[in-house]
Amino acid sequence: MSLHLFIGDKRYSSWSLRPWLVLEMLGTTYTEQIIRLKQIDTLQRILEHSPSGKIPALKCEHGLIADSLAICEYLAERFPDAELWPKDVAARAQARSAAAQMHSGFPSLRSNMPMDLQHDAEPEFISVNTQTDIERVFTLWAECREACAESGPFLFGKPGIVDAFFAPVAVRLRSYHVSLPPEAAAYVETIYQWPAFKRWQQAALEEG
Ligand SMILES: N[C@@H](CCC(=O)N[C@@H](CS)C(=O)NCC(=O)O)C(=O)O
Repeated sequence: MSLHLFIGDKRYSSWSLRPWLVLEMLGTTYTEQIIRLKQIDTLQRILEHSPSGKIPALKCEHGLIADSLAICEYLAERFPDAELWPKDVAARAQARSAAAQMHSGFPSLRSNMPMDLQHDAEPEFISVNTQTDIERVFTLWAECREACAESGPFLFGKPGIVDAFFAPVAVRLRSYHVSLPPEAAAYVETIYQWPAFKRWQQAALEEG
């Protein structure tokens, strides 16, 4: 099976981090290609590979799959034994719901606290809308942990797609020094101790 993932800079590309973590979780062979964001020719370079004009995109035997969630769903289908979603039907529905909410929501958190793995400072202020998004994240995490029947520090015990979706949020919360309730702080630490995440972080720190 040939899998080639187009991603943005590891420092900035929160959308790319998600499917990359999932590929790392699978431990399968894949290749990656970084297209630098925020360059004069970024769009043109993305369009050479991805007609959506966006990355991440996965080139595989079934064509080119654009969009982080679609890529993760494809991988979940191709690697059923990896249990990228929880086994239990109710937990799986909840995990999908949380990941989908992250995928389509939290606009204020996203635009006011963009992911930058080299950032390490408090924002000048946190707007009401951003604070609302942050609190909603805490609630979602608590609900997932409550529904989790398996042991382990990730949202549903062991790492899965839902954690890949929230990893960039953990980065935002830590790098902008957001004060966290103890359960959220523990989950952010879980993400930062995740070996796959550490590999991405290291590469992001080495980027210019
Ligand atoms: N909903 C898409 C969003 C992808 C997205 O917005 N990617 C950004 C990079 S993180 C992008 O390609 N931007 C194009 C550009 O900067 O020209 C997904 O889930 O993959």
